[in-house]
Amino acid sequence: MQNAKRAFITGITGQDGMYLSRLLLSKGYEVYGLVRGQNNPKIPVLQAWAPEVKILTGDLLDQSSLLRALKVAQPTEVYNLGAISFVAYSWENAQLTSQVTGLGVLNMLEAVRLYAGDDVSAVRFYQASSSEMFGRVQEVPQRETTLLWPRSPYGVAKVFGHYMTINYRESYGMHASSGVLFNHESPLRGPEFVTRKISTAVARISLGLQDRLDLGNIDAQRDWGFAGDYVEAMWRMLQQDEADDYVISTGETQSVRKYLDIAFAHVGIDDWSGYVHQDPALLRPAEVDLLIGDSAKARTRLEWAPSVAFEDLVTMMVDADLAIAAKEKSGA
Ligand code: NAP
Ligand code: G4F
Repeated sequence: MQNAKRAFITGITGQDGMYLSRLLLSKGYEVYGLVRGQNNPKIPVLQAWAPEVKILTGDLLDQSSLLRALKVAQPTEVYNLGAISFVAYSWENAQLTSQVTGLGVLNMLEAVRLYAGDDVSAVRFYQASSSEMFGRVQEVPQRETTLLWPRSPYGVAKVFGHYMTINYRESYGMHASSGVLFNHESPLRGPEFVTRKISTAVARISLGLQDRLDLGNIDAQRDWGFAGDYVEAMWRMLQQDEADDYVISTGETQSVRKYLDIAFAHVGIDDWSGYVHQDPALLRPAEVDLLIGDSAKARTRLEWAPSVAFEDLVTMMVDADLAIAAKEKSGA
């Protein structure tokens, strides 16, 4: 194993993988990213975003590809961010979600154990756990000790990965930590998630490129933070002497309706009721209850705190989508 700081990231083409790759590069890491598929369209996007990242191919469903990639990357830190991460999709594709988001974690943990050999604690492991695991919440706010009660196939798969990570820590002495992250967003958020769906639509509506936005439950509430802050917490977890689990959240809950208010107001539209339509097909078979995270442990031990307020997050996303929509309008 080598002394230089070397990181291996699964899910590097996703929102968090992109932010984490830049953070680690800025800290002097050599960064390797696992990319799936034979011609993944996100490769050029990743290369433009962080050209120094070394791309390796593989899939969380193919354990031999993970072991092979680890042998090439020789990492001291492994961040397992890869997953099917869209909750709504997980009801329609429950088995695949269980395999990738659940069993994929076991495949990665086992690959790290095999790769590390006798020196298993020398490779630090981060698992991307989720506030979706709290689902039908058993206390408000939720903390590391709150009983898990997932409400979606995605949440169930995340619970499997979470406990498997703890099990590898306890069984093999692996330095394996789980970050129980509440929702975090950015201009790089996938367009299927509600925040980006709204920021894209608001930008396009304000430039006359679109005239309606179909949504599901606009009274849903979430504890939304900024992705750039949350990847910093991931890194801090792996710098601790002891591996552990941490809730990462802002501690404030907001509604989709509030997000709509701020986003539309930012482009000068105070009454958005004529643009937004509720589509019953976008309602979920089960919703999580009131998700609010208590991140006191992370704030004390990791000295971590969110830096971007909700209103600033919304306007950051709308501004980024206004720039994209303006290019679309000009035909660029
Ligand atoms: P994301 O944007 O949806 O990215 C998911 C990543 O997983 C993508 O790079 C995707 O690759 C990759 N992936 C999917 N299937 C794979 C497979 N079979 N093998 C290898 N890679 C695969 O998610 P994110 O928002 O960055 O979130 C990162 C992680 O944190 C995920 O595990 C998510 O569940 C978890 N999480 C996210 C939040 C949040 O609010 N963002 C909160 C809590 C937990 P392609 O680009 O090829 O599809
Ligand atoms: O943006 P969402 O799809 O995110 P969700 O379901 O909270 O999941 C995200 O956060 C989790 C952490 O808690 C992650 F683990 C997960 O990977 C993902 O990143 O939906 C947020 C809320 C939901 O209540 C949904 O019902 O917005 C509501 N919503 C209302 N209309 C909608 C829509 N969500 C989407 N995606 N699209 C709609 O049209």
